[in-house]
Amino acid sequence: MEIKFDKDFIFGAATSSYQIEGAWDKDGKGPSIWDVFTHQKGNIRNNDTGDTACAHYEKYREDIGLMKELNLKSYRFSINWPRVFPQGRGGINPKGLEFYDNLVDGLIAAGIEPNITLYHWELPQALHNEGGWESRETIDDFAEYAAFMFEHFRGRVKLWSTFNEPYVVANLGYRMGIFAPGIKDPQKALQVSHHLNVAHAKAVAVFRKKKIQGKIGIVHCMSPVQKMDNTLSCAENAEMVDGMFNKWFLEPSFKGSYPERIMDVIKKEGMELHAEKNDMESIKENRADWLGINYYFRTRVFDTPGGSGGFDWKKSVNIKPVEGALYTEMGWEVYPEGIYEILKDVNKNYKIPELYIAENGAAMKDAVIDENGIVCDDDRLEYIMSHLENCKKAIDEGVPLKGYYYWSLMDNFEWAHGYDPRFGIIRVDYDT
Ligand code: GCO
Repeated sequence: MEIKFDKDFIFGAATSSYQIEGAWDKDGKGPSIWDVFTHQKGNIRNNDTGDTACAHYEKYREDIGLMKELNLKSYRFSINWPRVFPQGRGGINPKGLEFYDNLVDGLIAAGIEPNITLYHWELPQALHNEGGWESRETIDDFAEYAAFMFEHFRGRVKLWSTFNEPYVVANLGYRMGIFAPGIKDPQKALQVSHHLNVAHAKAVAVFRKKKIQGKIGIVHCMSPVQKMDNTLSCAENAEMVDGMFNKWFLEPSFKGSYPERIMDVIKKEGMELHAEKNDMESIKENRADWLGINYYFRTRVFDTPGGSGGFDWKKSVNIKPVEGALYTEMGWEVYPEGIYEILKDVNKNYKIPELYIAENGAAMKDAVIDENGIVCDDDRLEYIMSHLENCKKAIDEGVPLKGYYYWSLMDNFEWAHGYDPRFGIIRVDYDT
């Protein structure tokens, strides 16, 4: 099968710092909340940690060589905030900054465009100890960190994003407690989600004020929502899922307010979102130049007698397997049409000038390896082709999709799942 894209369409691959770098305490790096969280036994499958991960901190030159071999046009990665600012603010760690200088310069020399995510969950533990994302102080710390990075890489880095998946930061980290910092408090999760929105806007404002050449974006995990039953409770749960997953962060930016239905449920559940006077205005005024969409699966919502149309919508989602569908090692349905559906939905609901697929990929068994250590990767190739086909279909219908980053460049630390799931187009031998 051959799918034709414009010559300037960006084909890339993505990673994040904690998942690949290792060197968790090397050369002056300060701890992040993920270093602390993975060192607490029981939080991560097999008690895996990112202490070593893929040793990208030591092996980055070799890794750039592999990216070149892959003919990547761009590489999306994140900066480990406490590697550069060990205490989150104030003193710089020169060796930490040097690593990112070498990485960026190496990419540019290899003709690979750096696409930097400022925050892929690596909050400095020192800031968490002072309240972290629950505190508005951290919003200012983030804006200062962003300002420093924009200036430091001025002219070398043109593609930036503020946050990777604020939904996950707030809901898995503060509501469900299954990600760092492991808090289970819906009210805190709600307030954190607002602080992330405000922090995003402040970083965009800095980007604009400094007249940085390039484009500032944000990356959200998104999923097309489908109602599988025609009952009221199914409709209510679907609205909650769509609101929480797809709209909570985009509506303030592109429509100036949070989804009404969710605000009603929040009040009904006795929670309150504390916004300061010009927060919403700042969020609306400082919107991103581009949106990165992380697409993995669709969200099928069923009628569940227990479903209240409240925050327990997870009970109504994807609870019945799809006959004949393929499922990845993460238990996610392979549904290529969904990448088309979500691109069309986003383009219909929000006029965003540039869209990227910032992540799309699959954890496959990767069980068959030949005598040269090459993985029989037909299933992953099929996965990529079917999703690219659907991306092209969206482009042909006028969606301004500018690029596709495969998740992930290499097998890596898959958060609470540890190293078991392998997403990489490059296989990592964890023994070496
Ligand atoms: C995410 C994160 C990635 C994950 C990937 C697979 O989308 O959750 O951005 O760090 O590893 O998505 O779950």
